[in-house]
Amino acid sequence: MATRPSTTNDERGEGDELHQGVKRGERMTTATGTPLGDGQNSLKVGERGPTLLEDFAFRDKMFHFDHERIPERVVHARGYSAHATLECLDAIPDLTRAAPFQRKGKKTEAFVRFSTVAGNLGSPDLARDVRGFAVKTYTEEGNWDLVGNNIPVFFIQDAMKFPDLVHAVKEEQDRGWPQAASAHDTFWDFVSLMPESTHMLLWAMSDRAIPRSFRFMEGFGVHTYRFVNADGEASFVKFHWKPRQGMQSVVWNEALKINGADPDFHRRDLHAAIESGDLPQWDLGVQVFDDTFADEFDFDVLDATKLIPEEVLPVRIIARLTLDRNVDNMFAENEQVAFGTHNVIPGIDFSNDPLLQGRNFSYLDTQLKRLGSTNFTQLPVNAPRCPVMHFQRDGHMQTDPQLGRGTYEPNSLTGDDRGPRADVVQGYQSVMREEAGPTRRLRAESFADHYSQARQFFLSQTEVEQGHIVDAFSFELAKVEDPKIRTRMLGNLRNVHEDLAQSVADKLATPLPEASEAAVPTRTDLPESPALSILRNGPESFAGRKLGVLVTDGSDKAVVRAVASAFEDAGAVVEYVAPAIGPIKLRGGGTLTPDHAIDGGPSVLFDAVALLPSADGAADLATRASAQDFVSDAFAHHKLVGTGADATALLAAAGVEPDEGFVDLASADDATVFVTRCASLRHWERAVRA
Ligand code: HDE
Repeated sequence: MATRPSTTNDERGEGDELHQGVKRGERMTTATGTPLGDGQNSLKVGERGPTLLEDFAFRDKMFHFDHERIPERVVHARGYSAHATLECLDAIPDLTRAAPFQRKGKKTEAFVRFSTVAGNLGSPDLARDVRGFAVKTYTEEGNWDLVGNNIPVFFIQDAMKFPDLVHAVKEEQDRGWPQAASAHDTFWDFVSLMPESTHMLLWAMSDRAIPRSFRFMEGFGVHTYRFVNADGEASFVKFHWKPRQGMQSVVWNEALKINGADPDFHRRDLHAAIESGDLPQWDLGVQVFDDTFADEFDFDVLDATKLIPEEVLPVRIIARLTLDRNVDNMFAENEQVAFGTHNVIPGIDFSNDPLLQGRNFSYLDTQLKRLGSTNFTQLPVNAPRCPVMHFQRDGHMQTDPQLGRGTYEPNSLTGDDRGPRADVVQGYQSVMREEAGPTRRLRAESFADHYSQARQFFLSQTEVEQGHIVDAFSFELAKVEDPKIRTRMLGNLRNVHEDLAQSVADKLATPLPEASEAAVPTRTDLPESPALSILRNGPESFAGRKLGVLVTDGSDKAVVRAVASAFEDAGAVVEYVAPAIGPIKLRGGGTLTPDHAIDGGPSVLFDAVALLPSADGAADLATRASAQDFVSDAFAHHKLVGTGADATALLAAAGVEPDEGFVDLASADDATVFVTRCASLRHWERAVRA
């Protein structure tokens, strides 16, 4: 019988050396502990070589280095993680016996990994892509993984199609590009031939696919799962993560520039927020329903290309997730964490969603390839915090000194005649359900409507968001080289909404083709669902956002300080951008050390900007392309701009005519007006007018 010790946060002391890394003041050794006399030079004959094969210290080091890399994830390779706590806000033992939800106030340790899907490990953060939102909860009844995304539906209905989807979106095999981008022929060829992907495409072309931060996006379990209570009564459930920071995305032109300015924008943002104590939080909500609801609902609840609108079935908040500790080691935690939909605990069960059923195989299988051993569950980030007892034995890299003689069940060698046994009362019980029918390979008729919810999503967006969807389809399809793929896609879009199809066709300067043949007609009677829009559900303040303040020698100290304290009081971060990285002298006394030099601190890194140069500083900046871009990009990305009394030369050089999105910062008193205006995050009226 094997029992594993738990590793809790409390056991990790301050300055704890987690592994055999070199401790301060201690001598270096080989991997087997032999102290090194010289870590700088290999063992040579004479002064100039050759190097001797006998040099075990060189071989020890190089051998390990040669094998440092493991295969990256086949999808979701690029990710970033944090440790977390899940706190129960509303106990629901009537619905589920799942351990985290039995008592209000109960806290359970968790680990979260966010990711993009298509790009490789080193790809930029702001790709247009779905974001993974995977949560591992270490309960006393085992690890529960909710491996979700930031979009509530998926491209395909059957796991059988997943390798095709991924092959289509990844870089093309004959050339090796594009990296982290769906804007190419193979992706659009595949999805245009698979109309079931249309609803997801609408989401992927919306601002959901370019979040401002991991902190500002929703998460979804996507599939219908089952809750099971202690009496064995089951209901259906869909999981939602709602960011307490509110939702926010960037605009596409901004995303392209962020990728150049800071490819690590999302991971840096998350790390900085946690480090500063501004801990990101999500409410965990559930939509719970029974067979009758499932039977009467407009679509099949087993179809992962459909959602249940919140206006039809409200989301009940049951818990809160707080990200409270950054990872210590990206490899040991972010890379080695192994999520799997098959990791369920008593009280959580599967539905027959054919996508989910396929995932339950894939996630376990892929870990063997990636982590190299069936014993990956023993790695600290994957190890359950509860006792583990089983008779699985040996395997590569077994670290458990499994004791005793009985390696089988039942056995009586533990001294207890009953020995260890499966627990038929308290242990995991799969929901008993009647299943019958001939074995067949087919897609259910109830999965046939591919366009109605896509249309509902489009109509639920604000005008600005609809414009972004049109722009995104046009951008992506313009990158497609084969015109027949573009035409086929436009034919599909006609089944979603004529205006959408026509607007995209206009932007592509392509004639609108006939609508493609739909399996069933698109429903036009589905009501709008405001919950599907980001802009209709924005935050109420600038808290958690970042202001960039452009300063130069001679900037007015009173105004700079007033702006900084107004924003900091509102829970925002303030960073300074100056002509150079060295300290600047303020008018009114004192110096200020900038966070960025203008050439490396473009306005795309900030949610709003304040232009507070001196008159001389503005004249100097006006000659620099990076400063002109700072202003013109802020304007083009619809940002709120605060302008000091001396910013005029800079505005003129950037070719920007101030509008109502500009707030006067002539004196220190104006700072509070500016921070209040910034609560709206962007001046969208500028977008509508454009
Ligand atoms: Fe995944 N997916 N997936 N996926 N997925 C993986 O598992 C797979 C799907 C999701 O941060 C892989 O450990 C199949 C839907 C996330 O480590 C792999 C199908 C959703 C992550 C895999 C899907 C997801 C993965 C690759 C179709 C949202 C990253 C590495 C049936 C509900 C987890 C790995 C992390 C990762 C298979 C579809 C979310 C290959 C077969 C739908 C967040 O097992």
